[in-house]
Amino acid sequence: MKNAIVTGVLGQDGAYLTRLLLDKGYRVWGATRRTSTQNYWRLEELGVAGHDNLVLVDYDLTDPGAAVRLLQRSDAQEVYNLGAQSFVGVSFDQPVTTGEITGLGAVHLLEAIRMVNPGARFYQASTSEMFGKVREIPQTEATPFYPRSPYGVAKLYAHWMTVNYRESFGIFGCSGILFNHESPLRGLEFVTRKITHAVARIELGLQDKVSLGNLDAKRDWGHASDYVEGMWRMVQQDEPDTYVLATNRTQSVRDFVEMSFACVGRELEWQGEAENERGYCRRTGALLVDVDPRFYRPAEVELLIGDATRAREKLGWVAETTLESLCDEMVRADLKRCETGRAF
Ligand code: NDP
Ligand code: GDR
Repeated sequence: MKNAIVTGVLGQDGAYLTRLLLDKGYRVWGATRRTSTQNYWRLEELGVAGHDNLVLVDYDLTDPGAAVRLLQRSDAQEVYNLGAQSFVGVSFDQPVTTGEITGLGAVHLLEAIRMVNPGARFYQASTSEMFGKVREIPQTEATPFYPRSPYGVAKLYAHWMTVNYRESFGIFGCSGILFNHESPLRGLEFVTRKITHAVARIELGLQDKVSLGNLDAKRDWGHASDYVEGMWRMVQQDEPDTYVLATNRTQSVRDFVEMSFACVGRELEWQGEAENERGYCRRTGALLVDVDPRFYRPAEVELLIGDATRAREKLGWVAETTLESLCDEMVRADLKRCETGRAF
């Protein structure tokens, strides 16, 4: 039986990847940081909480000794580093913590692999946020980086350290530059889930409107379950490499708002501009969306659109799920949760 470590196992991607690995017959060492209340809702939703081959272990990415012990204890052949302080907005307020977890956290694992089991394969969860300020459209593995947040800078450090350990020590370190991927398991602070959750609550009369930040930001949004398959395929290659995973389609936050309200049969009419923009229900005239400058970022990533040609050619990977069906799945899931009083 193959052993795999998954850091960030309680997060969105950690849950989907754990299900994929368990289905393939792996023993998964799910690394979770100690908190006063553990939250297993994502693993529960996917039906893998309590699985016989899932071993949950206490692990904090900032603790180098813990990385060594985790490698020793698990005898892992594959290490997927998905854990991070992953929220861009918060990274402006907690740049040091973000650097320690999201940047140095990867290096603790690479060092542990180098010391304990240099043959173990390492996957680093890199991000389109490393491209930041648009310098090329669409973005590929060859596009120059220009991160626009402490999160993006920390991820860039971890990305280059992965490449460096590959070149310096021959460690199988691969890096997936993944564009935004969402699902019903997305955290509520991220814009897609914030929107679908609000749409469900508005539809059920539990709230009046949703307040958002920059409606003009454009993202390349795919489905997380497609993307974890791409991670696994990267790790199975003969040689470690860097791959972009993306859908090659970009839409604005405003488009996603419209798409989400359309799922419950509501059409929006927009009035005003920028910070004064508002979205009204065309049928009832009710205010459904407004803009709150609190949700703007000190520096914004305006436009992301990825070209995943290398992943298609070398891994046989393509993003299968359309944005329309992703959005619909998220709205339906939030409607169901809100109706049954389950909130996450
Ligand atoms: P989530 O925020 O859902 O999950 C991140 C996980 O990391 C959480 O389970 C969190 O634990 C854990 N974590 C945070 N700090 C620590 C720490 N100090 N020690 C151990 N674990 C910690 O992120 P996603 O699942 O969406 O993303 C997975 C990875 O992919 C992240 O690294 C993210 O930056 C990256 N990424 C994500 C993309 C996306 O669109 N989703 C795109 C590109 C990259 P807890 O549950 O306790 O909070
Ligand atoms: P992002 O995702 O920053 O791309 O990082 P997020 O959903 O937070 O923001 C996307 C865009 O929407 C704009 N926006 C808002 N964002 C939030 N969160 N809340 C709002 O109210 C709001 N209004 C507008 C943002 O300004 C931004 O332009 C995600 C994370 O998963 C990272 O970990 C990952 O690396 C990248 O995706 C790829």
